Amino acid sequence: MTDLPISAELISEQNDRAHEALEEDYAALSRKLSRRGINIAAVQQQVSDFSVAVPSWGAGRGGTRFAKFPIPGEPTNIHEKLADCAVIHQLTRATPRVSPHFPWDKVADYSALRQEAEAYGLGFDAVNSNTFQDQPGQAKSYATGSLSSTDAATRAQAVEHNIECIEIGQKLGATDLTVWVGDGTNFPGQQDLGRSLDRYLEAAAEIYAELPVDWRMLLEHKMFEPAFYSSVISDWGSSILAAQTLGEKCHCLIDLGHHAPNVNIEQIVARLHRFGKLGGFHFNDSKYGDDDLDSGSINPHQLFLVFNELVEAELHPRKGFNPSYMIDQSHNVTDPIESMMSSADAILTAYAKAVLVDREALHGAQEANDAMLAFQTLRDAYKTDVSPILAASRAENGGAIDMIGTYRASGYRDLKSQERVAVELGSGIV
Ligand code: RM4
Ligand code: MN
Ligand code: MN
Repeated sequence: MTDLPISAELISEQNDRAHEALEEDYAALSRKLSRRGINIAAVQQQVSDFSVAVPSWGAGRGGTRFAKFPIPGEPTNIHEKLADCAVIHQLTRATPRVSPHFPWDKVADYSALRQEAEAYGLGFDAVNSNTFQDQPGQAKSYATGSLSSTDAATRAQAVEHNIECIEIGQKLGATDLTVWVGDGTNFPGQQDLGRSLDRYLEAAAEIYAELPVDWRMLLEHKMFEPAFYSSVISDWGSSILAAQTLGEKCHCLIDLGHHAPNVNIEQIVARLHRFGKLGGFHFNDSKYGDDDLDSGSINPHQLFLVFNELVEAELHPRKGFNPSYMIDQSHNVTDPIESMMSSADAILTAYAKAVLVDREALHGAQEANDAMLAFQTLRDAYKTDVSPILAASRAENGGAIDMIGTYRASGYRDLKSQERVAVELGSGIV
């Protein structure tokens, strides 16, 4: 193992300062939970077993179509991004996998890249293809679509790129291909809404045919952006129909921010699970119609309700239930490492609270049509401060009790700002 970016001594030194308070809080919570018949150690074990992948592209500062404000020391290539992801995992102990995006993360030697990640204790999660942007030297433009383009050669190029992503993913040890296309229109009448879906399905089937046996194809829907009038795979309905058309190995991926405001996403989770098509998540939060705010920063209750459905699903698994969990957000005003640590914490918090739900009481109240009791059962779990469980889990696994405090004390970003080249545009999403 190479040297990990943050010194273990620093972590334990910082933890020592926080230990006494944590022990007190943990003991109080343990007593409170045991009054409810819950064993805190069992919950802590479930929290320790839970993990979420981080997106390689999230390690850079993102931006909007108006501006991007890079920070000194931000990563500009996959090697530097891996180092930053290693910091996140070291301190959270909850993010052992990185989801790469191609061609952004292209390198000459993928087995070397895999080893580089392994040396940090990291693996690779779903590979993401990119046919929503044109790349230098690319023969065909995606300006009017990729998998759904009216031009056969453009569709073929997009298919080819996805197949290359599968090949790269195999070298990296991934087993999922996530496909999100920006295809859509800006004007009524611009394209035939039915035939563009036909073309998409036909091209997607060519990718599907190349999936290795143990691989899955995850289709990500998004209501709008970059197309503002219609998107080819705009919603979970289009997504599940496409997944059912393509076959068994095709599942739907829910990016929380890809819905209209106030949509009942937890119900979508339950629906997709009901039909064995829930493939994974991209976690983030949103306020208006955006898809890039930090997980749990706006609506942590919705995140809890999503996890409530996932815990239900775990108890009643349907065929192939094995969702992949990943953060997908853009960090425009924060240090991306801090944002992803804080997001991992929000995600684990929602999960732990969902684990605490008294399922028997909930199901009983549901059967009896006791709406208030059912709601209060969820509310009791939601109101519980689970942070001592998360902190204890991190500390016992070598992570930091105070993640952001420890990260700041390490001076990591300052050090990187001396070592790394500054780039005008940075490496996050623009
Ligand atoms: C999209 C979508 C995809 C991500 C790109 C960068 O909005 O969420 O998952 O790959 O952004
Ligand atoms: Mn996404
Ligand atoms: Mn998105």
